[in-house]
Amino acid sequence: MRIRLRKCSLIVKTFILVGLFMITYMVVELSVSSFSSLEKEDHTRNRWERDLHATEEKVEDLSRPLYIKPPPNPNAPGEWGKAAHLQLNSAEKKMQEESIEKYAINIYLSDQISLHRHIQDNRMYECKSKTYNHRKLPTTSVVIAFYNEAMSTLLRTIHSVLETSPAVLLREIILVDDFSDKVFLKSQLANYISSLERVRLVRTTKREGLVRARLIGATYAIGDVLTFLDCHCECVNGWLEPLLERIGENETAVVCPVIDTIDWNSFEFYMQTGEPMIGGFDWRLTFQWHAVPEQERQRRRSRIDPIRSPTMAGGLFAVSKKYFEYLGTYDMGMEVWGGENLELSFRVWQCGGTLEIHPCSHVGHVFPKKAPYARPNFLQKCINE
Ligand SMILES: [Mn+2]
Repeated sequence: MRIRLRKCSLIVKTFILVGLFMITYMVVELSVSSFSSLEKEDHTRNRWERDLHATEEKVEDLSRPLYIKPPPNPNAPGEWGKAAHLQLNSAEKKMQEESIEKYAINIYLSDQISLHRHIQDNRMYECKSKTYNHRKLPTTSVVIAFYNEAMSTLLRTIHSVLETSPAVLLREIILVDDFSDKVFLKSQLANYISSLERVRLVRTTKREGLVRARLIGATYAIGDVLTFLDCHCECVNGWLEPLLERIGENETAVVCPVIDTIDWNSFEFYMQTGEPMIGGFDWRLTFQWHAVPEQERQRRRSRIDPIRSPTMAGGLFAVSKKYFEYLGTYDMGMEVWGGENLELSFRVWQCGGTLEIHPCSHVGHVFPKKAPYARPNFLQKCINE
């Protein structure tokens, strides 16, 4: 009996042990399999995310500029296009005054502002959300003529173009030095430029004036579109695509960005966020800004459609190289600057083209305190020739 009982309890104990073992095994197995299935799920999710990311990267890649701006420094003067005010002692104030006297721009301050500063993008939301097929857009050469420009404003213009233009669209920047006599614009500038990709420097052998300097630059251009910029500008992200898309659609369209004001004294970037102004002129053939007429407002289907403009301010515009040549380019007899913008504007409208301002393309321009250099014999030449 005793032996039987012992046998029985032994069997029960064995069953319990085996049972416990099986339960432990099942628990462990379950937990392991659920972990591995979780892992699998995670893996697929990750992969999907990565795939999505890869596609996003592909889209981004095409809009990616040649150089990426360093991260913004909110403590740096002028970051995000805000007004910069420096605490200066009397000696520094004197240097600041001298720079304003010399350049009609506060170059003392410009020298303290990053060449790579970010500009707050306050464009209309339709502009920001618009996507482009970069593969289908024409490419461009950016032509920047300068004469005795300060180093920091010139370099900021160059960096700004390199850091906001998609690399696939920007063939090159052609700098044309119109026979400047400032020493730093010689080897110092040439050395600086030599470290930058896709930037070339051309020098004229005598003073040519804005018109001929630009045309000399244009002869080197390999892009489909010529984009002329002034030498103290800052481009806002997405400035280039709207211009090129429009010219891709219609090769006879000459397209200007909205010209935002950069304050000559504080370097504050004032973005024109509403409806842009269009160009006109008065009886003295002086360029003027006008509100968009009702007829033009009604013709446009959306507020991001390009706006037809009778004239352009002249400093900043994009034109198909082929169409520019068809137009006969600029009037080569024009001296220094002024008037060429109206002459070209009339020519565009008279030769079957359109002149437009694109509300999604924004470029800032430093409007100097006064005209920075003299135009000797300017009026005399106007009358005599
Ligand atoms: Mn200017």
